[in-house]
Amino acid sequence: MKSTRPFNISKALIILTVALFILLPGNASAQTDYQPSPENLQARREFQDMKFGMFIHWGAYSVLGDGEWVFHNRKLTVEEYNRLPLFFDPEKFDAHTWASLAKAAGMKYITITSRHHDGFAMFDSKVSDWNIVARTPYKKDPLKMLADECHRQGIKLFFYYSQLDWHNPDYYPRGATNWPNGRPDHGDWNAYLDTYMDGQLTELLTNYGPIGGIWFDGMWDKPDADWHLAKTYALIHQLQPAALIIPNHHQTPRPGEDVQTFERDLPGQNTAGFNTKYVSARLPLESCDTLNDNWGFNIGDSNYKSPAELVRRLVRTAGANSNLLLNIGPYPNGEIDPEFVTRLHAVGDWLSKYGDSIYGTRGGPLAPANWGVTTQKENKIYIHVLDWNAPLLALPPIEGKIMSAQLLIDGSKIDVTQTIDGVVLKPPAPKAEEVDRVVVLTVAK
Ligand code: JFZ
Repeated sequence: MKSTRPFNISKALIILTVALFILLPGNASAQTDYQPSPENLQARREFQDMKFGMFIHWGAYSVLGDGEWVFHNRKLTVEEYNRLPLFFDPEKFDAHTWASLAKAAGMKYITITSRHHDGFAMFDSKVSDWNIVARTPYKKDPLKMLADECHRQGIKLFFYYSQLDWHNPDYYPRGATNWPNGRPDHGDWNAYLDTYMDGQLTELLTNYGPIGGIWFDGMWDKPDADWHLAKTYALIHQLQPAALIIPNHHQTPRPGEDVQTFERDLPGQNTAGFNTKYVSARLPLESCDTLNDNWGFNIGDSNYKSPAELVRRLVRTAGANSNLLLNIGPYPNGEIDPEFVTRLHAVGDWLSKYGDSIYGTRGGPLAPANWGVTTQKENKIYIHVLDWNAPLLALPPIEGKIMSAQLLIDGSKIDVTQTIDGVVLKPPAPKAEEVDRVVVLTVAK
């Protein structure tokens, strides 16, 4: 029935909504009415299929070989830190070498620091001259070269972007990690977000071709601030609907966010002490970790994870229905430490044999356990036997009739018994060099 009243409810609602938009330009509660576009939903599925990515922490801080927090840890002043770019000259940087290394490691995407907490843009930014092109003898834009190379090699490129800024005076009021570093005691927070940050994000989403997404970090520095998330998230999705927003805020995902990411933990675990135990059933999941103990290059860190540990980590991550984003911190000259390279090649060799049980899969029907995990794809269930020495492996019931059980590595048949009580497998005895015995179950659907 058509209302004849001059002022009906729906009109009032429209006016209220418009008024809210005007009154609250930087609504903190994220993109509340966010409906992911079809391109975005497709990108989420493709993201989950990729399973394994390369995280790269690289910036002016790399010069000091003391991690990406060196500005803060050594309590340098802005004036002192400003010297760093003067001798940051990555003349050995070669985008082809980096992208090829990711490829050889079986990684399908790269997430690189476009700027870290020092605010130093590793790309050609017109918003501020605090960037690699304007301030270093190198004068070139490595992210542009990397983006072009990734497009050539079919690798998705994501940009890490720090919302926290230790350099820009407009990052004010300061957050939990602040120290007196010579910035004035005032600043324009709105300008920081709306002009500086959104301006740089617009550059990143305009000048580098199709981008996988933006990996945000640093909101935890000012948990109660209004970050204008609705505005920033809408801007990103408007510029590139398929770009995924991946926030490292360690909280329950908010509207407008496309992936839930976990730092140094598998989804749902909180050994690191700063992750949430909430795991989204809706969003793709990602877990990031370091290959040694540092993100940015640290010359004193030789605590590299072994290839077997890395493979196990990848398998356990896939079994938790998640991607693994594995970090390396290149040298300031653009080279990558051979200790990283050999280990990444080893993981790539493993994936070239066992990749079917990882790529394109989702977490399998059985909960991860000490013995191992499961992944699945179409009518295949992959049983990853990571830690089991007895001749028989008894598993909980699996839905659907098991038609066959084979070893992934050579197709040889495995004895399997399926009853209503569960499934009993007889995997071959473990070999010392075999990290993961993968048994493929083909199930009638
Ligand atoms: C953050 C960064 O600070 C770090 O440099 C690196 O880039 C990593 C991937 O992300 O690390 C964090 C973020 C938050 C906390 C700890 C480390 N926290 O809330 O305790």
